[in-house]
Amino acid sequence: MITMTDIIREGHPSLKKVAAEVSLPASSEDKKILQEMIEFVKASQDPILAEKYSLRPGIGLAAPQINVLKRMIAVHVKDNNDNLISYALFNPKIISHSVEKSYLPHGEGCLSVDRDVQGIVPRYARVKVKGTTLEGEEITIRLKGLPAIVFQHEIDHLNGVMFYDHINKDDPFNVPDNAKPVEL
Ligand code: SB7
Ligand code: NI
Repeated sequence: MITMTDIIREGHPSLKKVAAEVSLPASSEDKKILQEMIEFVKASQDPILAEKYSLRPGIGLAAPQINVLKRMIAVHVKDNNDNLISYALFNPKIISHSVEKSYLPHGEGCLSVDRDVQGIVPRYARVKVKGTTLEGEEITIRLKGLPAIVFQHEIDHLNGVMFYDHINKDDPFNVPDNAKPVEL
């Protein structure tokens, strides 16, 4: 099982690298890693398991964060309507996005970053993401609100991009034109 000691932190060179496409159909080894990733994200939100294994709550995880430089992400988060958005995907790709931007008013955090970083992270308000599930099915999902932000955060990890790379250095809380806050 994945625990916090498996998660690499800021400063580790792997977090700055571009991860490789997973060759499909996925190998049983790649499926096992992705399965463990989604289980980690779920466990991190379970008060009993999080306490037992000292997990920091997370709503997503990207394979580079466990030093696996492959394009795999796990997301487990509720949307505005309390619907669970739970996906483990190989080779996720944003195939289209809104012009409108959105951001979390309190900024973002990351399991690979052990400090508070102040500032807003402008993201697309809506994204359409294509990817392949653990069952080998190619799917397209439409996301908005917090789930859209989490998918963009995770896909950034596959490209060696950290959330703070998007924060305006001169004015961290500056809101770009056409960006609206995500209501949680
Ligand atoms: C806030 C938190 C996350 C995404 C977007 C906003 C996920 C935090 C966990 N991760 O570090 C996953 O990469
Ligand atoms: Ni992160």
